[in-house]
Amino acid sequence: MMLKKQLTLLSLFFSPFILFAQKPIEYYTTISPNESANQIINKAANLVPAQRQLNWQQMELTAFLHFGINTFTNKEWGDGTEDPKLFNPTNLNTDQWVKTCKDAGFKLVILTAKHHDGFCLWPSKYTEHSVKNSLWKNGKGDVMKELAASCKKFGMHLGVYLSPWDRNSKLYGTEAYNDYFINQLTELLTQYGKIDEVWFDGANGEGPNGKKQEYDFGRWYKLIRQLQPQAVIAVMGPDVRWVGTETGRGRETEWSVVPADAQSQENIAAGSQSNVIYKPSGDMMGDVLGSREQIIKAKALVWYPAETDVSIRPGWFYHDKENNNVKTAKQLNDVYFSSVGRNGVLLLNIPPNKNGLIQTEDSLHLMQWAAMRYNTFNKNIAKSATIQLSSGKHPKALTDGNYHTFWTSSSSKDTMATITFSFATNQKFNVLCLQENIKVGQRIEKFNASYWNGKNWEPFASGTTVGYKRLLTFPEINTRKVQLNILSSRLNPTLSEVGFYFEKSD
Ligand code: FUL
Repeated sequence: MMLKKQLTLLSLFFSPFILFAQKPIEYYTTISPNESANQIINKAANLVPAQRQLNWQQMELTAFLHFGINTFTNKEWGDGTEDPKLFNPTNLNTDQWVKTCKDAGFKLVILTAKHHDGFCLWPSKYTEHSVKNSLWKNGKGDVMKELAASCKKFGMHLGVYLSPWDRNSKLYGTEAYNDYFINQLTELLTQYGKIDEVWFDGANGEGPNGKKQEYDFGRWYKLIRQLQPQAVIAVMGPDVRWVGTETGRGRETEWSVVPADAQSQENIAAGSQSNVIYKPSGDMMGDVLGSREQIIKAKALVWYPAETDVSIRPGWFYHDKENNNVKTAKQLNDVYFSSVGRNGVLLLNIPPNKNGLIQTEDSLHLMQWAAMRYNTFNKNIAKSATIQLSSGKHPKALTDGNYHTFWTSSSSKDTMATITFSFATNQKFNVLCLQENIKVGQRIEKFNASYWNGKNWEPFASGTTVGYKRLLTFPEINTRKVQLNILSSRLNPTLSEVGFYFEKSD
């Protein structure tokens, strides 16, 4: 009896299930040279986001507020020689910004507290190039303070963009600039309550003295972790990855686990994001960043999810002449499907105008887009289906609207599965939504969906990665039966939610 028990324990120990079913690893893991390709793939499948990254991902929609001296000089990049007196919004109303963003479904807003011109929207003690020398409120105003108060009032999360490149500071290009930057970060992270995202831009050109700066990123990161540990550090930071374009379109195959070598944040080129070059080997712009072939060569792996930034207008700052070029609700919706719907967070820029308000055209299109999303997503047709699973339990978890409950296959060896949805009557839909439970890891590599046309299963959608959220659109399907096939997964797949929706075409 005893021997049998020992043998059972022993065989359990050596069974592939035990070998593969490792514990979740949070955020980052190194890989030793003797690990096999299978072990590395299993490790990747068990890598999960840090809590701050999970919170961030679940917000889905973040608004970028590019506002500053450029708003008044009608420029995209200021050179730091602007007269601070030019900054004079006549009717600045941060409640209007935050309420507009909230009504449009955003959960977090990020203010350009300082852009490349070095002009600060808060009265920093460390520079004269700020609101304190403007005509606005006789130099007594503080945009950060007003915005923080509005965020508190409307229950919105707040983030800051602090440009490392500063074309005004005399210290730029010297070691003292890193201290200056630390001082400014400290002001922002201690005077305005909770900050949930710190955004460091990749642009790094010359300062007023013609020198380029070696940024002490390590020191900056440490300070953020110490002062606001729940904040994610984005782009030139270790928590959130720039998706690689400024078009609002993410990758079809978007892995949140990528080789950590690609995380090196050393930026060696000037210009806008798209010109940034990262060293040594990290490719932020490739078609796929975390494939099996890529991760098995890695020295370390990191949970490094994509943020997809784009502006509602052609420029990042407000310009009167672009009022007829504000993205329409339909265009915003396409951006949503190709950012949030491709395992990313959408960072949509909505630049306040010279009056200090979000322009009417912008808020109108935002509201129309929010209504479109509501009309599509308020009814999950899959909820009324009877669900059959080829493996695993808990079919109800798939449509209960609760991200935390989830389906998984019965063993880690079951990397393929079929889930069949049957309806009592024919159903019409043209959108499929899948969500993996990323608290367990990102695993699905290939899936497709078919419907029963009365005679055969007809494929209507297919994809590679799922991640936090994957949205697919297709011509309207009218059927009583749908099959979702997971064709390949790095470990037992999970799904928190499956949705079929009907989007009106007008
Ligand atoms: C770029 C900047 O140069 C643009 O002005 C803008 O802030 C964009 C989000 O990032 O690198």
